[in-house]
Amino acid sequence: MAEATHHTDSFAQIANAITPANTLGIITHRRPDGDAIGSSIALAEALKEIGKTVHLVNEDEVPDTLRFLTGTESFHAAREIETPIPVDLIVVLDAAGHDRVGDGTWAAFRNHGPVINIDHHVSNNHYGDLNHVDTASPATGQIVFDLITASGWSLTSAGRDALFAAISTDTGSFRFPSTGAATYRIAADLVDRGLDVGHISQQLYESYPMRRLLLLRDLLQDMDIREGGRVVAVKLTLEMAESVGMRPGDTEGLIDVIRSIDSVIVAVFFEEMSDGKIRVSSRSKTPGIDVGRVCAVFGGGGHQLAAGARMKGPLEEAAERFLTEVAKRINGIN
Ligand SMILES: [Mn+2]
Repeated sequence: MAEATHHTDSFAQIANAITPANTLGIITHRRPDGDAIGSSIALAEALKEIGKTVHLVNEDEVPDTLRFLTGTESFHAAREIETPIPVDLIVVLDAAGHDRVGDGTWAAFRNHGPVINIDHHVSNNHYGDLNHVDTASPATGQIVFDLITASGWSLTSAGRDALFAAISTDTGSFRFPSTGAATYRIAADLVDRGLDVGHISQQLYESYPMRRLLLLRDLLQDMDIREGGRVVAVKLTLEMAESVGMRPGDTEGLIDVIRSIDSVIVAVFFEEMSDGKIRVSSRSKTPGIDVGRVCAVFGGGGHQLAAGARMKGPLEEAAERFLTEVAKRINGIN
């Protein structure tokens, strides 16, 4: 495997690029998750405090489940922007590639300056003019925390709560192996700054709409159990999504339910998209089964333990092809 030899720009270089800018765009990947939204809010808040004008634009809407965060009201859907907004630079957060953001979002700006790429995905291809990619970081929120504090910018209470949401959701509530001592220190720092852990955690993990559970019930009804329970998959059809009135973000974290089974080594979530493509999310519990490589077979990518791909439909055929590829590797570790 070819190791990336990319250069990473320092926080000082990034701050130096931001300092002369008056107006900035902050963008992130489509179908934004907690890390994408939380990192964006925290950075936007910090930059507004030093007098910048900040525009938050995304290809898709903020998921309902994250709307409790102060700052989410500042996001604009790309399709609502009729005239491109002139900006002095664009910061892209948590997006592994230029294409992860979406064409509509890029088209929402007339950018007169650099693109700053801040991310933690191993598959990041350093598409920015400045790039800070820290693959050891479990969340972009952790990098943004370090950028804000290293630059002497302020962390508002909205920024504090947003960063906790970012880091908590991307680490599976501080459980994933990438959760390091630095992650816990940042969390402690956020608590020192007045963060209400119980309140935010309840908002994040105990405030789901009923339809999400109805969807889970449907998914588990047809759970696909293979390789003696070592591989488990669920398949979300458009029909199932429609029947519960699924909204963006509803499926976030559902894969963890099947990953949590004791026998499971690989968990896979297949989702039929409206364009006929099949969105695949996969999780592995052991580096011995690298789901990043499985996804790469189908043009996707990610980490050893968490990766995704978009496959050609129909759903059952895509699932069969993907799970066959997983089975080959599962049988290889016996
Ligand atoms: Mn992330």
